[in-house]
Amino acid sequence: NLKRNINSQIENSSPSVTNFRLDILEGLTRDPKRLSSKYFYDKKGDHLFQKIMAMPEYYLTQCELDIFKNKTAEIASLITIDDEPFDLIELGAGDAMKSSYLLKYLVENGIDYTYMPIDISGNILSILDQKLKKEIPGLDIVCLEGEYFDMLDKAAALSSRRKVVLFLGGNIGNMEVREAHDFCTHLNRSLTSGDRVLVGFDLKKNPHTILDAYNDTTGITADFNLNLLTRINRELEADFDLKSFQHYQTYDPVSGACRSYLVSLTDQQVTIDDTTITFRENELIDMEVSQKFSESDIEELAERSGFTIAGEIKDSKKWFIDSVWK
Ligand code: AVJ
Repeated sequence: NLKRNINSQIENSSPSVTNFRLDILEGLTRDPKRLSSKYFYDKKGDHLFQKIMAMPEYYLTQCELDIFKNKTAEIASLITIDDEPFDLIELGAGDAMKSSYLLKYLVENGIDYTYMPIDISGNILSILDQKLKKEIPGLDIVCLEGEYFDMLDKAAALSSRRKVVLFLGGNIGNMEVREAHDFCTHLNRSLTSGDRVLVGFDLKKNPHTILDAYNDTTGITADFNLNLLTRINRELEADFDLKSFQHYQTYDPVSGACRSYLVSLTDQQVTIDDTTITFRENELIDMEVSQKFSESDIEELAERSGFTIAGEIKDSKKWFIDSVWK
């Protein structure tokens, strides 16, 4: 009986909750403090990100949508090899708004593939599964909930077909340049010669345009950042006072790093479970980087991680690029 009790206690704190707790505590006991933007996407966070994508200032989604809507055949020709069946794996699929144009095109052209969306949000995946099955009859879909590489391993175990990996929306921008390099190297090692990767990059452009996209006057991006504190309060029984933190956004056009912070407005203490975190007035929490790239930054990243560029497609404004690597 005792053993059973212990087991059920362990089962109750599932690995995802444990990792979340450890990550949050580790980040907040660092100097400078930081939280990972990958945790933005709970139910409320998914909703706020949908609102961000609908903001006129947030051009990224429209640009990549332009590519997937109007250059679909070009994308298809870069990722297909004759009639070879393949698995189309999307990292951080979200609502698959852009990729659904490609999915439709491939089904209509009788191409044999399985769509495998990977996302950290189980909530968004179940919505996506229902939506796509209705919108694209005949689509073969397998949803994978979890971290990118765990799920890539799972996809490889499920099928031995050629892999095409989509990493859209400028999601790669949420990594520091060094991390992006390690990530692409890891990706390169987990793929073989016929495989392809399609990565979406937000290009360096007028710095005002970039800053405005992340510093909206309506405060949606601020809420998106603050929502992680709400999530920590709920899931880890913490007591962040949201009114004493303020969103602050920067963009450095030289490095291409667009960064968001939360500023503590007072000296204060926050309790998370049995840990007390002390904030000084004006102390920062580093929340998110949204890295911007030049075309040569992209070339360098591809080459240094072992890939060759097979083709590139830009939107009509030339603000965003989908780069296909082999
Ligand atoms: C989903 C990572 C592409 O960095 O542009 C939007 C997230 N953060 N506004 C981005 C985000 C603030 C977005 N990505």
